[in-house]
Amino acid sequence: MGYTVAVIGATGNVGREILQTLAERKFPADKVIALASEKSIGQDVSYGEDDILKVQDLNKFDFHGVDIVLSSPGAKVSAVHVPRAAAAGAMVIDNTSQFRMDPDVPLIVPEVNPEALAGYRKRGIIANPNGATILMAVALKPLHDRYKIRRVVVSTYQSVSGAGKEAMDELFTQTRAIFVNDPIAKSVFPKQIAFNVIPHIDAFMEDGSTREEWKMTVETKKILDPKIKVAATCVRVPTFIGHALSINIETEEPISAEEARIVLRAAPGVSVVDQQTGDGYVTPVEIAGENPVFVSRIRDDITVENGLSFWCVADNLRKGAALNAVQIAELLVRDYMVE
Ligand code: 2RA
Repeated sequence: MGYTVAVIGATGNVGREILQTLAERKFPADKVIALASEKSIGQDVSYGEDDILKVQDLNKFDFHGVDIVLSSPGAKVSAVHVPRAAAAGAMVIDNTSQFRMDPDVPLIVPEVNPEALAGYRKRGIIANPNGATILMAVALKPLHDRYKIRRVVVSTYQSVSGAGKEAMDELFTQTRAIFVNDPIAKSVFPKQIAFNVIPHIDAFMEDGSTREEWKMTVETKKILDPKIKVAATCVRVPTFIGHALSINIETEEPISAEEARIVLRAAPGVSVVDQQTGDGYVTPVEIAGENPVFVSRIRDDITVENGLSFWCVADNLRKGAALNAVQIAELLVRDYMVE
């Protein structure tokens, strides 16, 4: 017997990737329902290579009879419809920031804290972490298990797809405008994104950091270890797909690049590509559509007692969003939904 699965936000970047990932990984679904807000009703979305789904109206949809909901609209839409779906008996995996820090909602990266999934019973909701946080947590987990990480300093290089389809269009349109000498139009980003970098993702907070930076700090603590200190600087860069992170860690146990490379090579979800040549490291354009978190440029940081620096890149729409959500659904089915 297969499951009835609904995807909220099915026309967005992440919603489309969720449908693709469900089909690609042969998720045991008998029926898949695509849901979105009014403006997308009746649109076609692909489910795998062969199937097309008609988008239905989220506002009017009755979730009774749906087993699993994968939700990826904005946080405000999730605030309304995720509890509604959970109350109707569905298990909901939400990709927005709405429920991530709720103590009764597990925040899951399957390679890192699968045991926390049991907590879903309290509200019927599971949160998918912020994309950049997921990528970092996958790489930090094996190092934390082996060396106990005290402090992380991370700078991100986040592609425009993390901000949605309109953001991708804005990068494209601005780039073309520069070449043909048209005026630069801005609507998604606060500054020109083409041929520029913007150290501002999500809203500013009172202490001067941004919400994206705050998310990386508090979510890492919830997923991995509340004792880990994280200082994050999040930057939007003019790439279309793939978030990259420059990470520096300080550990309690002595650490070396040579040994860390071996530890990371053995870690689930991590692929180490690390040679000191032009081909020996990974960049965002090379990994679109790939599942692993790629780690390169692993090197000792000799400015502190136990320090390591490395570079990490992954497809933000896949492992940073859709794939992680589908992996959570796979765990649910495997460990919690067996009749
Ligand atoms: C971003 N990490 O890239 C977030 C995903 N929504 O903006």
